[in-house]
Amino acid sequence: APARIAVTGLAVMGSNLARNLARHGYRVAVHNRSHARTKALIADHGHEGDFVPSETLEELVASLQTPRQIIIMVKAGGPTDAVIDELVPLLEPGDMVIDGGNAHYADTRRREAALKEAGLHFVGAGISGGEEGALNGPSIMPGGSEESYRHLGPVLEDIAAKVDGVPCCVHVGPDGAGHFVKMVHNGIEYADMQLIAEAYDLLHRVGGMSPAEVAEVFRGWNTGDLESYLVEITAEVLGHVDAETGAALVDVIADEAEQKGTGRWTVQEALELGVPVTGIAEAVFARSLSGRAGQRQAVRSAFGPAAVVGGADTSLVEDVRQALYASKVVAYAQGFDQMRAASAEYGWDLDLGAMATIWRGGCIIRARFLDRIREAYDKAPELASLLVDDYFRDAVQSAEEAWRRVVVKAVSAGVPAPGFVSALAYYDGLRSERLPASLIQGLRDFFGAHTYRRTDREGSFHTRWSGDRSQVDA
Ligand code: NBP
Repeated sequence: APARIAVTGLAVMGSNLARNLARHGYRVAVHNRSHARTKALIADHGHEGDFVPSETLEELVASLQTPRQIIIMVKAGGPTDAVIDELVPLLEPGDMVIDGGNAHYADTRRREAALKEAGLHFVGAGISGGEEGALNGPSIMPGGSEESYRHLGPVLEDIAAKVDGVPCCVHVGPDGAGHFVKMVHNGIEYADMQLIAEAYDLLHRVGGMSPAEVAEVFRGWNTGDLESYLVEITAEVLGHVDAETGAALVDVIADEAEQKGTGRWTVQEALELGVPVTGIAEAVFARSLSGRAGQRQAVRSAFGPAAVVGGADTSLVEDVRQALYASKVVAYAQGFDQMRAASAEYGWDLDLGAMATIWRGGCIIRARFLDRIREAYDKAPELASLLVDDYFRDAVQSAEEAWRRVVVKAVSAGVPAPGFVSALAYYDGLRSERLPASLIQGLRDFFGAHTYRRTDREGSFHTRWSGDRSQVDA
């Protein structure tokens, strides 16, 4: 019998996804550029389900029922284009090519348009959850046409993670929408991790707590509003002792954070869209700063290390918890704003509540809190900001005092907390009655005659700064 669906690219992600499909009873055609990987998959896991191995793409295509559904799981960028170019001449109108890699959404838009010309469906599907997720149930964010989702949706929903019986997979929207949402997911993940790291640093350096003690704090936090995968594994990592030295592993790991680029993409796209995603940007820059070893050494030598003034007071742990929660709300509010802006820009008609729903399981940012986000957008799809939803407004309001205390403490102690500080500035920025943007407009008009608008009447105006300083209509 022909295979139901195919996977090409059998490194960790592809082979785990193929196994997930097979375990759900699908007959899966499998292929990899170098056949050794295909053979290894069959040798190690062939007994788990119904696999149809192929040595070539021609064979793979021939082994499938029509319309064909082929998932590409290869290295993003050039390799994905190489596979598409080889595959397209072998396909027939109506066939579906699914890219499950971490593609940039602009590449997905380009590929979707090109394949449409050939009568093919191209589905850029964001897949989150790493190798574990691919095997046991990822969060899946497929873009592409409605028609492709009618065929693919049932299979993808079947293999996706489930929370309360609801699959973490939904048709996100046309063309690059799926990969865009996956990108923002990763950006939020950067912000979330940065905030967690700052919370640890404050408790450790200002509060004088050991990594093991902070691990306990996080374990406790994971039973409340902050309950999430990242908070859970923070307790694991902080509690882990290095077998070689007997020290906390976190004290042995080099403090230079690396990145693969999806956080940077999120910020670049936010700049294009004009959406302030300060939490994600600070997180990306904090990783960059940590990696500048030479510069850190030079500045540390010039100034000496910051003299941390702190000392535990009993309220620090609770204050930091509240600051973390409020800052996290801000980071998510910003990420959801960015999705809304892209949706308007590209005509995607994103259902923001559904995005929160499919992130509840299978992915790195899965958290209890996402239920609250879904409820907020279900109640008010056009919500101006997550911050104004009743639940989040109350949460942020009740955290505000603690949040300010933590920021003051961090700043005066000399412990960098760019995530907490910028989140608070964002909140204060949005709620200010007047912003000094008026002065910026005045300056722009002064040096560049860029004109300004007035608060008291319509129109554009210019002041003759170098002349008699009278105001003229512009
Ligand atoms: P890799 O990103 O390491 O890619 C290795 C695969 O790409 C192998 O199957 C390799 O074939 C194939 N490949 C390459 Br490289 N160049 C090729 C070409 N020109 N033509 C055909 N095949 C080519 O694999 P991965 O870590 O499993 O990730 C797969 C995708 O999933 C990536 O886009 C990744 O960003 C994404 N992703 C990964 C994770 C994760 O946690 N790892 C999570 C979410 C998404 P070969 O065996 O012949 O060299």
